[in-house]
Amino acid sequence: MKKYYITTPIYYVNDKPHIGHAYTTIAADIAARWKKLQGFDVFFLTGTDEHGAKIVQSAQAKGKTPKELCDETSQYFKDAWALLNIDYSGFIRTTDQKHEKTVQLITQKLFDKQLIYKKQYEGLYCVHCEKFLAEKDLDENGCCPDHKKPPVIQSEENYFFKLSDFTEKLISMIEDPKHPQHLEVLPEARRNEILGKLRLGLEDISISRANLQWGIPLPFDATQTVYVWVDALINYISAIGYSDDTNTFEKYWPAEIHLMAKDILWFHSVIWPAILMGAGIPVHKSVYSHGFFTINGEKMSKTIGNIITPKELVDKFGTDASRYLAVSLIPFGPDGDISMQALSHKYNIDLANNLGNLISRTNKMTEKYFEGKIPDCQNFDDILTKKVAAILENGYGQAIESMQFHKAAEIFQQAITLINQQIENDAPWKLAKTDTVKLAQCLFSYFQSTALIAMYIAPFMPALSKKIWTLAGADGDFETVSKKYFADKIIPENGFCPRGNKIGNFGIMFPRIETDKK
Ligand code: ME8
Repeated sequence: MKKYYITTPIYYVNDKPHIGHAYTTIAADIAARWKKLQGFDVFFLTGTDEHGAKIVQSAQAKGKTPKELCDETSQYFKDAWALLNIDYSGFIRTTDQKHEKTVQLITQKLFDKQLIYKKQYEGLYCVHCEKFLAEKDLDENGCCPDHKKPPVIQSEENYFFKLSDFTEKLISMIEDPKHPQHLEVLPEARRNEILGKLRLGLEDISISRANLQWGIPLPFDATQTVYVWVDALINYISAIGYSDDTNTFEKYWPAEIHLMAKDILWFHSVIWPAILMGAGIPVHKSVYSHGFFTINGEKMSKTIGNIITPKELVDKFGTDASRYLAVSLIPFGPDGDISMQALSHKYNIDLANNLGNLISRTNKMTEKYFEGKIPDCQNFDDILTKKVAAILENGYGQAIESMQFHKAAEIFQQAITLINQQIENDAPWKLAKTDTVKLAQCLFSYFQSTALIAMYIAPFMPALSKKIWTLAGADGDFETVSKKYFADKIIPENGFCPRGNKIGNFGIMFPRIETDKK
């Protein structure tokens, strides 16, 4: 069986999850669910990043120990993902024992290969980025350009990783698609930025802290802890059992794709592959970064009070619609602006008006004209369902696989619009008086095409699609039938919803939302 390993970043536990974290996690979940439907053996990893100075400072401010803060916030992430129906295969915490063991194994390997050395270092450190900044990176006020806070001067004897040894190797593996270990960095514009920076040359990086207790001790010098970014990146292999003998690591590594926002692309496309190469481990196949959200044109921040949480989303739209809306409003890649109003507007157009209307009118007409059963019509050529299948087969899967969820949503909406237009053209309410044979055929095909729609939208809306499938009187286990369909693309001769099957009451699946307030 072909395998597919996809990851999200592991999120810092200094703060609760918000729509930015949800965005990457929903995106990974949709891609993972889609791949499973295509018959892949999928491992989908997420988790929390729990060491470092930032966590210590946050815990102090909240009057907790770092461990207490980690346990509490890690649970908030798990709760948020449950609320959004995120079906991860693994949730790694960097305080997990197996992770700590792997970090020690890898740092020891790098040390043994003489890729680590000790030196006195003084630099400007931004605790919020958890990284050193060069003078030239600071803004006009001498602050970190991302966090607008002054960095602190840090001076200590640290261990350094010979990152500079990997400059040429990284350039060729990112640049050359034929490279045996090609690392695809997406989107292209960001790949070019990374290559530009690489061409300026790399400096070695400090990979330990002498004065920070809250971290994993270096195996060859327990007076120092591992730098939080080196610790964090190793999660991608510790989570799948690099340091145990379960064979899961051999099965899933290298990862097909690490997803993240642009803020941490450098770590994933330069530092992580260099650590892997240094340790003699194959490099992941791709990294794909998306943009940063602003809310109503402003950066999301506690001070502004404009943070959108997963709970707010789900309270307003429900789980499935929240998943669909979060990823379909703006393209994956560039920065984008979102707001509750824009999400509500899209909800009304795509879900309440288009999909909701389709479901509710086919439901009502079947109740009215056929006692709530799939019409027992004569065999006929169901052209509508074939047309819907053709639309969905054309680019929808590729759009999901290339993380262009807004494009997949557009194709999906085209398919629904086609059925709704067909209903207008057929005017079943007129056929009821003139041609009951045609009426039966029309309703029969609306159900078959709706069942097809349900299969395709399942990765975005896993619970609602299954509900639509069942209420539409479709036969067989939803997932089994879907997998079979995606394998052979054959519409069963008697359709998905056999004649005579009783349909359920769909109710109002997508009630309209007022859009004039937040
Ligand atoms: O960087 N817009 O964790 P983090 C879009 N622990 N996405 C956003 C976002 C926004 N405004 N805000 C956050 C870390 N994200 C490290 C990662 S991985 C080995 C270690 C999402 O909690 C996006 O995926 O700061 C971004 O890359 C990630 O959260 C940063 O999460």
